[in-house]
Amino acid sequence: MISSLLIANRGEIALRIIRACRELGIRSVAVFSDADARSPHVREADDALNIGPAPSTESYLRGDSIIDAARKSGAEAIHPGYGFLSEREWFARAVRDAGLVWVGPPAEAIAAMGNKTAARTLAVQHGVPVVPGTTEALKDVGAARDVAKEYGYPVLLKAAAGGGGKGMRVVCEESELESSLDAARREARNAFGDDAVYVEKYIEGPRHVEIQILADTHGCVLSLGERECSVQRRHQKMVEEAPSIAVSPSLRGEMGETAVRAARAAGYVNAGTCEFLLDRDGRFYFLEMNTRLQVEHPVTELVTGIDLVQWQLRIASGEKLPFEQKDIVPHGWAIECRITSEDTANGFLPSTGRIDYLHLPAGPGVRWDGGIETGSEVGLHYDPMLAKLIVWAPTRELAIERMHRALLELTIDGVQTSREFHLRLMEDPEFRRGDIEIQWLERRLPELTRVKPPPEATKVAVVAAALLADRDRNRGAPQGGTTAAGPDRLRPRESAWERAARLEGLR
Ligand code: MV4
Repeated sequence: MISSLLIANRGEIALRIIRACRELGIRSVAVFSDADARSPHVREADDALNIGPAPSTESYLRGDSIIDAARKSGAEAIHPGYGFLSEREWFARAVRDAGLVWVGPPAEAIAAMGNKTAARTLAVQHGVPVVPGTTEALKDVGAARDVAKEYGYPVLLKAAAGGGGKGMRVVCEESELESSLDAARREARNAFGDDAVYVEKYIEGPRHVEIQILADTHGCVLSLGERECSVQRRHQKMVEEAPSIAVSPSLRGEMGETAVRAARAAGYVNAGTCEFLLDRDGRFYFLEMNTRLQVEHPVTELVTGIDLVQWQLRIASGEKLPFEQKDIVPHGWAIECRITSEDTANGFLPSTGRIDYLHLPAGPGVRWDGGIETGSEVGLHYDPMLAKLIVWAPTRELAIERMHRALLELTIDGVQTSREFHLRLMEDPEFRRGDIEIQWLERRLPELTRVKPPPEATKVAVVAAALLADRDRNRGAPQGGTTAAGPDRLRPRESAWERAARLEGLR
């Protein structure tokens, strides 16, 4: 087993990996930027090294500084977490060339899946269904016109080097094709330094369902079932669940086998995820493979009972997977909410400040994967995701209720967060029916983000509450014990704000 691990990341995922290390008896080494000197991951790790200034281009994205830090600290292996350097082929290679163990897929597998047209070609060669379209970059608008006519409008232009939605353009009719192609090329060149663009038939109203896989170095590749990730805004997922309401056991088997085939085709090892579109008729299409641990991995952990981060470390140490496909059956339901420092009532504007009060939910079936504590400064240098709140319950309905209860228990003061937005989501009738697809959230945003009452309304409510408490006092109703109206438990149930007002009146 690896004896010490450097974690090339920050925030909640660094803490998640530190926890896995502690349980496996592995020494953990954190790295941090100047902005993160007092962050929890720095304190919780067994050792920590500064790797540079706050901007990630000068710290968490500096492969050379990170490999230096590994050497200095005597770490044997590097775990990249997600984001930052996790899917950079050159970094995986540099880690290996430095004689360190890379906790992730081989650089060659990252490369095979990194280019979308190459990944599509690989998929087609191995009988993995993809959306009808080309596997080669378009030469010119004439070629685009021909293939668009063949597949029929609407079509989708995609960047070959892309992923995550950059350089994508929906084209509804031929007259828009040329300008859309120009726009897609421009965006692709700016984002990836490569303006190659290809065409797919546009699938309307699908779900985004992904399959988690785990592969060891001995040729065993297993599917750990699906995650439903349709609730997203501008390609940022807000809620994920496992399993998916749209996936039957037989479809799970089919999608799982397909994902395993794609992983084998790429020579995949370690944890990875195949993304699919699932259309309204239950047909699924391979989109791309994410060659890293994903943010939403906990929902899979909760329904399979498999610790994905521990298995990443065991696989990197050469261990064999001890389970077989037939042993992996999802149990119950898990939901994750990504708690972000965003002002959801103001176009999801990032919110900054100091966390001056934090109260965390707990109780049955509740998991908090967080990166913040009281006193944490939330700035603009990194991603706005502060934490993930994850729940497990026997059924989807109970999991939604449990998530709602846990969100009610959560208090984060000092920055605006997505908590209220997530509460509204859990209350939404369409969400509760599971009636969701990739465009659902953006369609429903106006209702879900309706502005909070203005400060003046809150003041009026406070005054009303104080008057109410005063009225109760003047009635000669002591707060607590037995009154003329009988014992407390026989009084009509108070609303939360009436109770708060009464307690305030007691002070
Ligand atoms: C699509 C699609 C519809 N039809 N391809 C978005 C990012 C990239 N991974 C692929 N994406 C899509 N590809 C065809 N042929 C719709 C999307 C898409 C999407 C996919 C998954 C999750 C969220 C999405 C949001 C918008 C569009």
